[in-house]
Amino acid sequence: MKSQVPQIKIDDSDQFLATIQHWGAAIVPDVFSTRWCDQLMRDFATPLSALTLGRDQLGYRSGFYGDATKRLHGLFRWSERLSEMVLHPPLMNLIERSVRLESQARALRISNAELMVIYEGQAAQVLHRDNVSWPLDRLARRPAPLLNVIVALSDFAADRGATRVIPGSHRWPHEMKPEVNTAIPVEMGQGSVLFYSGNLWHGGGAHAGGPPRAGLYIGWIPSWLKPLENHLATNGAAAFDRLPGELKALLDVEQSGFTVYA
Ligand SMILES: O=C(O)CCC(=O)C(=O)O
Ligand SMILES: [Fe+2]
Repeated sequence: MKSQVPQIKIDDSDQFLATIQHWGAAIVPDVFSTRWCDQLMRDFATPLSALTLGRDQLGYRSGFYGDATKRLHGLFRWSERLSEMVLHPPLMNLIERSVRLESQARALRISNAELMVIYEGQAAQVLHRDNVSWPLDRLARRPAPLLNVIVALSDFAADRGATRVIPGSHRWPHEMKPEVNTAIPVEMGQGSVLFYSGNLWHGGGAHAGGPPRAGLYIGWIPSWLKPLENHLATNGAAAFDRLPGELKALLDVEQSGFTVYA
């Protein structure tokens, strides 16, 4: 499948950094097998079917997400397989280099881990920058160093909800706003991975019909930014017993000394 976002090799972190710096986005094709992606979707099938279209787990309707969309949080509660995907060493190498370089942070955190499923009839999402959650660009005149990862758990096609991006727009000044029709769809096969800067203008794509589009979103931040998801609340403390220590540190739910969870 074609896309104008450059594809890079998973073991070439220099090319990755150069691509993210210039384009604001990069694709690593075919990282995970289709079988692996389908298994993960089966892990999420029960909580996903319990969700109402257009509403989150608390019943809150967000026009920003879209009324033919489902968003699932607390993903570690449902899937033990997920930690292997999140901690995939070659991906972690790219993520760590990029976030450390931009933030001078020694430690990384997962801001949010979210399953984003776009169903038939969904209109294109408003274009935005994900780093608006932290007003650093207004306070300190520099964008929040956020690196987003979307794993395609289904195929991403232009007329079926593929994320749309404006390559290079991460370098625009704060005041500059995008033209909707300049955004291009990120077409990629199931198991491929899209990386994009938190400063890049983008949005979910419209879905004209056919099977839903499923993306696993992981937002990576330096440890000095506050995560958007309260991982303890969304997953429940019991979910963390099964997780590797490295992942608990990334979720900031390590238990030490007299830490009390609940
Ligand atoms: O679902 C997508 O492709 C992207 C969604 C998105 O950008 C967001 O909700 O912040
Ligand atoms: Fe976004």
